[in-house]
Amino acid sequence: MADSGVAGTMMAVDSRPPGPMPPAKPPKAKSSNVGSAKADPARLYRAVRRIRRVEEEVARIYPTDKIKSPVHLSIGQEGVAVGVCDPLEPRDAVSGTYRGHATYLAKGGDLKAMIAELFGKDTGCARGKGGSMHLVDMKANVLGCSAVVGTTVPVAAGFALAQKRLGTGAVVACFLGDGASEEGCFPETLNFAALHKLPVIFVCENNGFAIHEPLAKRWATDKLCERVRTYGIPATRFADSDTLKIRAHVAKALPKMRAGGGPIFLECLTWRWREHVGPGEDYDAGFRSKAELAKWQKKDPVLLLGRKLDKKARAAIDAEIEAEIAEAIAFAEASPWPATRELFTDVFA
Ligand SMILES: Cc1ncc(C[n+]2csc(CCOP(=O)(O)OP(=O)(O)O)c2C)c(N)n1
Ligand SMILES: [Mg+2]
Repeated sequence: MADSGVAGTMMAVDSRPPGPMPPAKPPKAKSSNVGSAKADPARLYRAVRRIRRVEEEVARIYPTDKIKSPVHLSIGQEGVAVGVCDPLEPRDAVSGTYRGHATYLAKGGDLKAMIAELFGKDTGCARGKGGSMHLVDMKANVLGCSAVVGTTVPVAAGFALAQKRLGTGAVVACFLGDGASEEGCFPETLNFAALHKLPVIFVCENNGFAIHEPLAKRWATDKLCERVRTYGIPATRFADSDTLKIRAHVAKALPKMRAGGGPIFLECLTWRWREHVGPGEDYDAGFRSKAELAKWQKKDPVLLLGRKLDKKARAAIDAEIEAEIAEAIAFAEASPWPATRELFTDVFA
């Protein structure tokens, strides 16, 4: 199984003139939940189901070689991104990881541009140069994702510092894996964010593994929240990553954060159903079991939120999602490849 650690040196970003960071602008996202005041089960179901189905389609298409980059699927983990992003407003931002499809979509990133990016097309959100691991959409304040573990953590704090200085009242949700919490930039950023009372929601999606290595072989204790609290940051663990509980926690924290209350930290225990990288499963590799998968499948956010709706309402949402995904795939297929002259634009290293 391939390791995504290829961590390319090339990082594509969206084109903006150099100069001082402009205030975050509200995007006009059609199918996003972003900025929602109240928890609405139908809206939340739609969001988790949409991400699930997009990634299932990515897994289906992947073997055809139409997708030009490795894919790290977050199937099973969708409730975290949706729970955090649902109460955010358009002015708020997110930074993500190479396992970033859910983060990007939950914050209102453009689906067509995401699929086109995976296909390596010019209409992709990073003009076809970043692939699945480098999703970005500044219209939705998706600041970017990176193949290099941990890198987007300080980026989130930097953007939060800019927001604080500009007085926008915006917050930044910074998604990271349990493995990323072992990078030096993580405690450095916690300290800086706490010291300067930066509006960052640190969200550790603790799926128990860094590639194949379980927590028990990597952490002296599993008291991550306790470690974070030593920086003066309120830290909360969600043992089941229930979408509604995460959403309620973030919604409650936001007013204080917008008023200068400083960062918060969420540790969300979760489970990636598929292999580390690629469309398949890894239960025959001997480092985790199908029995554990079955345990987590009972907490499936799509299943749990779907149960809150009647069959007819669910079917209508599902049909809408299928049509939208089919349109996005057709858009990506029909899109042109980047022109040769684009080889050196938006490339910084
Ligand atoms: C700086 C750096 N070190 C190592 C790697 C190789 N690598 C790729 S993914 C990964 C595991 C990260 O695990 P985690 O943060 O828990 O995220 P998950 O894949 O579980 O979502 C590692 C070590 C890398 N890409 N970048
Ligand atoms: Mg992990």
